[in-house]
Amino acid sequence: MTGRVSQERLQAEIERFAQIGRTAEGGVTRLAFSPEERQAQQLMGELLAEAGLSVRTDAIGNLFARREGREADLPVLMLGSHLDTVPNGGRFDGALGVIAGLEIMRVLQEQGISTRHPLEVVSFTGEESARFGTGTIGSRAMLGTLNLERFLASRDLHGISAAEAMRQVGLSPEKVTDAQRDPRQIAAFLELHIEQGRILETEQKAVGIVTDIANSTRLAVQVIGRADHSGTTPMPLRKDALVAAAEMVLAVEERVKALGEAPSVGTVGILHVEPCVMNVVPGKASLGIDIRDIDFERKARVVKGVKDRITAIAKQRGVEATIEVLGDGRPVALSPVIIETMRQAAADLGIDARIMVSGAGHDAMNLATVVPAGMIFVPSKEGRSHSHLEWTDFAAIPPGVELLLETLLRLDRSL
Ligand code: HGY
Ligand code: MN
Ligand code: MN
Repeated sequence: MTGRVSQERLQAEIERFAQIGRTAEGGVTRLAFSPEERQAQQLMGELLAEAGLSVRTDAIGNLFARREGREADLPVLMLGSHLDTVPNGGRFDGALGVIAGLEIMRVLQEQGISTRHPLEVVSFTGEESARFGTGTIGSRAMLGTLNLERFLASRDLHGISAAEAMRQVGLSPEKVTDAQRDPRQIAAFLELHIEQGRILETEQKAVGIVTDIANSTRLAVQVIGRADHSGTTPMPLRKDALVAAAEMVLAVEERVKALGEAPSVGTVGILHVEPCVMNVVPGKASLGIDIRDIDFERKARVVKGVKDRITAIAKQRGVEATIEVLGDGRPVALSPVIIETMRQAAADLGIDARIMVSGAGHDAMNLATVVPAGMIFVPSKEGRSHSHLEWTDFAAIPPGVELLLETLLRLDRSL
C-alpha cells in the first residue's frame, strides 16, 4: 500500500529547512557546528516533539527523537541522516533523510500505528568533512570510533578549532565521550538519501537500494619550496611549490585512471598557495586529496601510487613534500537482510527499485560496521550534488519515503 506519505508536507519541510543558511544563489550553507546547523537541529527537534516524540541532543550535538514502542526494552529502530551541508550546497543532501523521518513519524501518529520496537529519528551532526577535513563526526562519536583528540584539534579555514567551534554553539568538547552509545541499543539503522549520481535518472528508476558504500582516504599534502622574487629568479634556480603541486594534482588524476577501475575516484578539492601574490615565486602549497573506492585493496593501490608520485615529483623539483593521512576508511557492505526486505517491499509496493552502490560516504557506513544498516536513494537531477544546483523533483521523493516506511514496519515485525 502506498499513498501514506504526504508529498506536500515533504516539500514544505524541504523548502522550510532550505531557508536556514540560504545563500544568494539559492544553495544552503550549514557547516558542521555552525549556528545554522544548530538552528536546523533545534527546529527539527521542535517539529519531532510536535509529532509526539521525546527529543534530546547528545554531547557532540546529535539530535535524537524517540517514539516508544509496545516492547520498551527492545533496541531501537533508528532512521535519519544529517542537516549540515557543504558550503553553498543543496537542500536535499542529508536534510531529506531527516525530513523523511519526521514525515514517517507524522504518518504513524495520524494513522495511530504503534510498533513493537521503540523508534528513533536521528540527525547526526557534522556528516560533511567540508569544515574540518573529517566527516561523519556525529555517528562516529556515538559509536566511539572518532579520534577525539585529532578531531577536536582540527581547524577550519579560519583557524577555528573544532573544540572552539563546539563551544561557540554551546557544546562542551570535554564531554564528547558522553555521546557514546552501546550499539546493542540499536536494532537497525535506515537512511534515505539523494543518489548524488546519475544512474536512477538515466535508467528511469524510482529508487535505489544500496548494497555497498564507498569510503575515502583523505591526504593533506604540504609542499615546501622557496619563496623568491618573481622578476629576478631565473627559471632553472626556482623551487616553485605551486608548479610542483600542479604536477601532483595531475598525478592524482593519472594514477586513479591507471591503477583504478570505474568506482575508483580521486579529487584534489583543496589547493592553497603562499604567499599567493603575483610577484613572489610560491614558497608553499597545500593540497587536500580525496580518494575513494568500494574496493579497499584497490583503493590502497591507488593511494600508494599517488603517494609515490608525490614523493618523486618533490625529489625531481627539489622541494619538500609531507603527506598526512587524515582518514583511511574501509568501504562497507550494508545488511543483506535489510536489502532483501527493501527489495521485497519495493516489489510489493510496485516501486521500481535498482540495486546499486554508493560513491558518496554516509553515516550509514559507520552504523553498518556494528548494526544492520540499509540505505535508499531517490534520483538526483543530472546527478548534481554538493552544489546549489542540486535538485530532486518533489514527485520523485514519496516512493523513497514509502519504501523507507514499509521497510521500517517489516523490520519491526521481523527483528
Ligand atoms: O563526502 C561525501 O561523500 C558525503 O557527501 N559527505
Ligand atoms: Mn554530502
Ligand atoms: Mn549526505
